[in-house]
Parts: sequence; structure tokens; C-alpha cells
Amino acid sequence: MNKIRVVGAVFLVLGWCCVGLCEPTKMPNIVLVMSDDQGWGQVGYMGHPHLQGKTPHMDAMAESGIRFNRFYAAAPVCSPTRASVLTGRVPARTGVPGLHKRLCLQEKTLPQALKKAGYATAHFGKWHLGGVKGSAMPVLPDDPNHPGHYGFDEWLSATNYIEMNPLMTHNGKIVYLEGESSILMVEAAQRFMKTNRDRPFFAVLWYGSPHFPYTALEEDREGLPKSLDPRVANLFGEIIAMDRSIGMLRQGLRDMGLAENTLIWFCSDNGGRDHEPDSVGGLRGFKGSLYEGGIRVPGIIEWPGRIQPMVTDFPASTMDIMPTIVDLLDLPDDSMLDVVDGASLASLLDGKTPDLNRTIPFTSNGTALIEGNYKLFQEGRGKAAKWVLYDLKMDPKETVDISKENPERFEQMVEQAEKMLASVEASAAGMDYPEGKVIQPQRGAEWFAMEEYQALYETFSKLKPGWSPPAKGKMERDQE
Ligand SMILES: [Ca+2]
Repeated sequence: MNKIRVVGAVFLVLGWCCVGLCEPTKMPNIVLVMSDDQGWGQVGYMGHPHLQGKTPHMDAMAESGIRFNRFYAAAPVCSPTRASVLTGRVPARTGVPGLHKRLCLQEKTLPQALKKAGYATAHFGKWHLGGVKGSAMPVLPDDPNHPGHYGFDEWLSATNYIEMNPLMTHNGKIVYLEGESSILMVEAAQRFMKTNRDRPFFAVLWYGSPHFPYTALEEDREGLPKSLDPRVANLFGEIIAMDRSIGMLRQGLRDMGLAENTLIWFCSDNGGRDHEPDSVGGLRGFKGSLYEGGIRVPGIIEWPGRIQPMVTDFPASTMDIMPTIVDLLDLPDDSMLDVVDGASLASLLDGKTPDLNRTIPFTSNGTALIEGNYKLFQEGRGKAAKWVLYDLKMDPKETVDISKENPERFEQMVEQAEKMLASVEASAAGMDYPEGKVIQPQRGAEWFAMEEYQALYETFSKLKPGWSPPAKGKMERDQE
């Protein structure tokens, strides 16, 4: 073979390779959507008595994507679950073991990794990772823990659960928005998507619904029975509005020709509250508890161009979101810290069921460890603390302790849980960071006790008709 022919053959092989194998797959757009306090049973496809047929868009997502029967929030309350989404880690490692904590600035976050990979990044809605307590207020324009410090190019954010007509902060400017908060957030996200339609984008959409206070538009309560307690009717109205906004989101992606290559990952941030009818699909416990009702939530991944419809019993969690995306996009190994608790679900997206016996740890509001169908759970606190073991398949309501019948498994899981707790303690002390310690102290002050907020009262009352600060010293009811 002469030299020219050899070179020609090499080019031929390279050319084939680049067409067949090396062609860069277009990076998908990624949209993370999270409801606030929506219980496992509070969606139409679960057969909820008042929501059946009234959440057509969530139902359609569940039909066309992967619907998880066992999707877990990393914690039974708001802030820690949000920290797990952005880091892939047990929240207590990240500075956010419970409510109203600052996400440690030394963490490596998903938006930072995606920004480096060329994505436009944005956050819309409830933040709750800045260590500010109390009801929803605009994130301080120069807050050292605003979303911009964690890799978001654009942010329209409030400290907590947004409601009708919210005051928020958009890229450092305080704004007043009129309308239903879920609809407003999707409208803002769509402006961001249109601006960035020619490059991959990452949008985080964290609703304030159906978290209390419950306020719904008349049109969203119309189809509900008139006999319902108005408070509950407003709660369902918030879910119906949120569903409507999810419909707008999906239709908007179709209209832009982007739906096929957009991954939407929907879930709730913790379990439901104790309402009639049952919010948690018959499980034990509610928001705040590590029993299934507090942590098992609606979970769906939709990506029309990549995944086939599937209903799965595979136990997945919010800690899997970042590892999955890092894996799917083949992002650099140093995108995450060395200690990560979630795992990639990429094979599940390809229609395979990964090993069901994987472990999911929980350390917020107690300690629990899920391993496949088994759940180790710590009952009581302090000296009264006691480990028990449940079989979630045989006993989904967690009623019978089977530790005595399964001594080997029980002991192995207790040992694993104790190791995990020690490791989490080391992380919380900053051992996973190059500095070996945590640099920024926690804050955790009520916004109305902070001078930075008091200085903005005049701005708030000018922007929002009828706005007035809370009476001095008045504690707000139930700030979760
Ligand atoms: Ca919540």
C-alpha cells in the first residue's frame, strides 16, 4: 500500500468515526422543577379524590417519561432538600442540616458545573438556601448567599415560599410581580429560555406551591366541590395553578422546537402536610418526619428525545440529580466534591433498571437508611434513641419492626448508618473542602430582625400596594 492510500484509508476511518461515533450529541437543555410541600398522593395520577383529572400536565409528563413510585426528597423539610439538589450530597454535609441555613459557599454546585460546560443558568422562585428565616421576602440584592454566588447567571428569587403577587429580587434589583406565583415563574423562565434558545440552558424552577398560606385564583378553584374547607380548596387550587404552569412550560418548549432535547426533572421538596383527604397516599408520617410520608414525593423525568415511558420501583432521590447530569454530559471528574451520596441514574434513562439494593442515607430531622426494600430508622432521640428495621415492600406503612428476624442485615445496616453519621460529621466540619474547615459562619436570623431588611421597608411599601412590616417583635407562625 503506498503512502497516499494509507493516508486516505486513515481519513476514511476517521471520517466514519466522526459521523458514526464521534458526532457531538447536542447538549440537552435541563429544567429542574420542584413543588413545595406537595405530598406523594397530591397529584391526579395517584388517584387523589379531588385532583384526579385536574393535573393533566403532570399526568402527561408521568405518561411520557419515567414515573418514580419511590422518589425521595433528601430531607423532610425545604432547605436541606434544596441543598441536596445543587450538590448531590447529604444536606448536613453542605451546611444545611435543617431549615433556614446557608448553603456553604465552599460547595461545588450543579449550576457552577453546567456554567463551565457552556450552559446559560438561571434560578426562579423560592431559594431558602441563604440562611434567612421567616416568610418570603426578596433575597437581599447584595446578599453574600444569593443564587448568583452559586453559579446562576440569572436569578429571580425570594427567601422562602412565594405566593400571589410576590416581591422578589431579579439579578440584584427588587421587583414586584402581580399574579399567580407559579405562572409568573414559568413566564420568567420562558423569557430566559427564549433569550438562550441557541445555546444549552439550565433553569431551576422552585415553586412556592402548594406551601401555605393557601391562596388560589377563583379559576383554579372552580372545578372543586363547593363543600370543601376553603383552606383546603385553596391548597388544591395552588396545585391546579402549578399544573397549569407546567403545561405552559411544556407547550413553550414545543413551540420553540426544544421539547425533544430538554430534560425536565420534576419532584417535590418534602412530603405532604396532615390534611384531609390524605396528602401522602396512605404512607406513614408527614412533612418533618423521616417516615415515608415525610420524604417520598412525586418524581418524574421527562426527556422525549432520549427516554422511553416507564413506571419504576427503583428508589431514587434528589441527591441523584447532580451525579446523573454530570454523568449524562460527561462533565469533568472535579465537577463534584470527592464525597457524594447520590448516584447516576443514566442507565435507568436508557431503559435498564440499576441495582435496586442501593443505599440512600437521611440525616435531617433524624436518621434513616434505605437499602432496597429495607429501611433502618432511628426512633426517639438522645438516650431513648433506638434503631428499628422495616420492610417497605411487605409493610409500606412502616408498622412492624423486623430487626429481630433479620439480625445480620440489621447489624450491617446499623454499622453502615453509624459510619455514615461519622462521615457526615466530618464533612459538616469542613473536611471535604481544600481549606479543611468551614469559612462562613451560619446566619439564621429572621428577616424582620435584620437591619438590611429594615432599611428596605420604604422600598417594599412603594413597590407593593398595601405592604407593611410586621408588628415589632411579632413572631411569624410556622415558618417552615
Ligand atoms: Ca417544602
